[in-house]
Amino acid sequence: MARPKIALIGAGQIGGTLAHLAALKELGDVVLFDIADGTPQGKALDIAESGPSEGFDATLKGTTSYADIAGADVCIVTAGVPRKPGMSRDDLLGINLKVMKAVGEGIRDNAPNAFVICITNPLDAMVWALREFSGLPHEKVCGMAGVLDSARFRHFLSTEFDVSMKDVTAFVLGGHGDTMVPLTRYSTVAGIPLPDLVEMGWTTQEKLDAIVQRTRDGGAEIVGLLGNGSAYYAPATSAIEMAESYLKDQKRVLPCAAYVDGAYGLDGFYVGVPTVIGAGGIERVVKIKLNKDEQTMFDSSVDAVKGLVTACKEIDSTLA
Ligand code: A3D
Repeated sequence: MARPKIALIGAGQIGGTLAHLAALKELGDVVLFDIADGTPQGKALDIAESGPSEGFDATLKGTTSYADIAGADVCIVTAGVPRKPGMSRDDLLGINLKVMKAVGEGIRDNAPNAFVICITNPLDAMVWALREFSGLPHEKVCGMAGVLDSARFRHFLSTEFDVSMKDVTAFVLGGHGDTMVPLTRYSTVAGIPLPDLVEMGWTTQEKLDAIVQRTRDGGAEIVGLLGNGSAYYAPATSAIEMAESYLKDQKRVLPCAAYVDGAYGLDGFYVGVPTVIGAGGIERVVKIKLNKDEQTMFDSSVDAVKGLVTACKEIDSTLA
């Protein structure tokens, strides 16, 4: 059986890291696409040349032609521009919307059966636009944010508790941005919810609140440190986790920006929710009960995303 084909649209910091991880994990053959001629070809060759030492079986091709992504099983989209210090994700809207139009049409014409994972910011609005421009089924187009946001939360919690990250689970809902909703009630250490750990004296409510805020600001913290770009190792790892769940039909329960129709009081809207990712794409949206405070935070996060989607429609009149 032929190896799966993984198309990476955008060969920048995240795109290159995705290509490296996909090859190391032998998820399939990789096509790296970018409009900057030379970059995808150079990165693909460089990674291919690490193959003899790593011993992976995967071909890597760099290209500026959409024809090369033909028949891709997975497309991961990072095309666009990242944030610079002082910029919010929303500042990227106009420029990245144009990029989503080109990419969506490229996927529509060349890889209409792919499972598409968008990473380009502002995430929740860009995944919506990418779905509109590509015309693919909603369950085949999603956005990576929740896996990264919960990974950041888990990392901070494991440091606070001095326990393995493997035993920390975390739950983050809502849009990717300052309004994201880390749910402490559904986040645990080996099954013990965070509020119980506060009662057990493992941490204080104050420290937990600070960790929640640090999670919300996790992207900005890296942008501030790097000075000339945004995070890429952890974002790439998070998207690879989602792609692997699709390609291997693992049915992992992962939070991502998915099309929600009927749950959480939403009718037809992309926002961060827990999902099951398997061979069918986003096979299920997992509905959980929110208390009043959580619902209020979720609603304000949804409102922020709605504002961005409205702005997209104003910029591009072809969007419904
Ligand atoms: P960067 O290293 O600049 O790579 C972007 C690449 O896109 C560049 O190589 C460009 O040449 C290329 N590009 C631009 N326009 C097009 C086009 N029309 N078609 C194909 N390629 C194009 O950025 P990056 O890899 O660091 O980040 C990529 C995106 O991911 C940005 O929008 C970031 O804001 C976003 N991002 C999202 C998260 C989430 O958690 C959602 C995290 C980190 C970064």
